[in-house]
Amino acid sequence: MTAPAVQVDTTSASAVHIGIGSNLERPVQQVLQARDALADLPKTRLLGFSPLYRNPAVGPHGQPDYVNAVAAIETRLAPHELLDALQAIEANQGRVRGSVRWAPRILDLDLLLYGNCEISDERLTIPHPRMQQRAFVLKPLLDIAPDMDVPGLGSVTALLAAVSEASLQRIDEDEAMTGRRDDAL
Ligand code: A4P
Ligand code: MG
Repeated sequence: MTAPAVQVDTTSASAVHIGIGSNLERPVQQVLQARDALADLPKTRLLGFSPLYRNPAVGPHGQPDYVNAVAAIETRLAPHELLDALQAIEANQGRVRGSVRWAPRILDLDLLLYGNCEISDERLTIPHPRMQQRAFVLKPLLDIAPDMDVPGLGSVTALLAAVSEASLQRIDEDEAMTGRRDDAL
């Protein structure tokens, strides 16, 4: 019998960080709905949630701006079980996967960090392979986890210093509470 590629002790909870992005169908509301869905996952507790940031899409031109945030949870779901749960949340909020890479989407949930695990298989790469290039991931991650290190890559502070965060626009709390600006999009 072949041993499973990843073995995580799920008798105790692991600290996990999840990147959240949306640029369709009232993105602020989508991000807030995803936060609530994460809090409702079995064997899971929501520990923190970053401010929301509006920023231009990385990918094909002409698509709406994204709203991005990062959630911290603790969970006893194993990494692949959690990936299944994240994809179910995406589907529940109406995400349809097409063939165009980085096309606009209602909701994208990326598993950024799972404790200190490093995972690389056909379904899952952790740490998320592009997180170190992306201010829209690093800034909200730093907001809620100022001392965080990314396994194999170093501190989030140093990673963020190496990219430009000029295009990030923090969404004020009132707007984030209500999704008000979405109405104008
Ligand atoms: N997968 C592997 N590792 C992971 C992981 N750590 N977390 C696999 C989540 N999924 C992971 O993902 C494709 C496959 O990646 C999954 O089936 C899973 O098995 P997907 O969500 O179906 O498609 P995707 O998100 O379009 O793919 P990709 O290439 O991973 O895109 P990214 O890197 O997630 O980028 N611009 C802004 N401003 N803000 C954004 O949030 N997001 C993207 C998507 C592009 N541009 C953006 C943003
Ligand atoms: Mg993704």
